Amino acid sequence: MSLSIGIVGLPNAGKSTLFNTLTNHSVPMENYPFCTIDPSVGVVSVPDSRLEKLSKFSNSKKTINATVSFVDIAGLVSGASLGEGLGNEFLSHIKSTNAIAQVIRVFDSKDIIHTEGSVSPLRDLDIISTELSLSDLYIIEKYLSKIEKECKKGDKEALFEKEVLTKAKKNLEENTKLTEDKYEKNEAFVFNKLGLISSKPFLYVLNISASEKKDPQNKDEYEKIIKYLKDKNLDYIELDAKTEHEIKDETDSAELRKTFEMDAFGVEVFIQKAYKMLELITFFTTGEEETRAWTIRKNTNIKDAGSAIHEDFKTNFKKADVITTNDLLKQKSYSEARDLGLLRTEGKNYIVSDGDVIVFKI
Ligand SMILES: Nc1nc2c(ncn2[C@@H]2O[C@H](COP(=O)(O)OP(=O)(O)O)[C@@H](O)[C@H]2O)c(=O)[nH]1
Ligand SMILES: [Mg+2]
Repeated sequence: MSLSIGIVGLPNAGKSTLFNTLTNHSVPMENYPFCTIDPSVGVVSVPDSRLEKLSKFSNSKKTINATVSFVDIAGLVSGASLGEGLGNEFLSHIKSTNAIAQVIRVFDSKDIIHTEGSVSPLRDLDIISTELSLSDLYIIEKYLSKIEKECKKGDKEALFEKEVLTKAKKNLEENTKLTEDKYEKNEAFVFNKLGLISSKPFLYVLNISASEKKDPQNKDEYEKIIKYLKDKNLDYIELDAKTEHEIKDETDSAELRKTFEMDAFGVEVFIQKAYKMLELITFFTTGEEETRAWTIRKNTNIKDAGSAIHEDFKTNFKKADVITTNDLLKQKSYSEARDLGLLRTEGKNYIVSDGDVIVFKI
């Protein structure tokens, strides 16, 4: 799989600024034809020092990083579900993403208008959640009427979907997110099928000026949102999108970061956080031709992991040789590792670990 993250938030929250910062080191567009038509999709490589080392180790001709795509959307405003602004049709652009980053404005600036008239992060978080829920409710209702006929006929699958979606509808009406831990896997599958945004993992991005961090202009508002996020155990990061954007190309960005007392940030930190949140891990394939990183979910068996590479690997999987990156890099060559008996032969039920180097035998 290739991770994709949709960026949402009110106008002037800093979405595009963040998007431009994250996609600064975009991989060449020609590799991703779907991007050339859509300037709001950016594909970036996932930085991984292990990959570089493995590539050197194998003297590979090519090094291929895992990728993450970001989708920047505009137009979500309060009342979008009722047709305000551009309406919420454009949300379909983020239907198929794996996760959502919600940008929330904490920075104060008289020059940049706030569509709601004042800076209030928690209110904004709520506005966006409500709009997304309403959009999902609309999708659910439309789908429920579509499957009504099948339900009447007693179609098992349709009846199951109806049951799940009716429960989801109730939760959304009560303003409860459709997060995975509350639902069974086969229930969450229905949400995925419909592309319900409220069922996706959320990362909240507080856009706060570095200069304000110690003493925010809207201290009460700032404390209110932090308390809310912590109490609910939600994933969030704080960053200064504008300054990050301004210093991204400066050679002395590390110095500037110190001057502004900014935490380390970059696409690395953002992606690491997303990987952790989504429980994603990386395995590698390496050889003279290429060394490549692959993204899979934690607890995936090796047979399914293989299908990330090629569908055939799933059907024709026999066994695989596995070694950890660390163990391999301690040797002089792959064949030396083999001679020393450091390679493990694993069958189809082996659960892949982060950093495994795998040779599939089919
Ligand atoms: N002062 C300040 N301005 C910001 C910050 N982040 C974004 N902006 C500015 O706010 C305006 C809107 O930003 P943009 O990224 O286009 O917001 P979007 O509508 O959410 O995509 C731009 O002029 C940005 O330069 C910030 O952290 N501090
Ligand atoms: Mg924008």
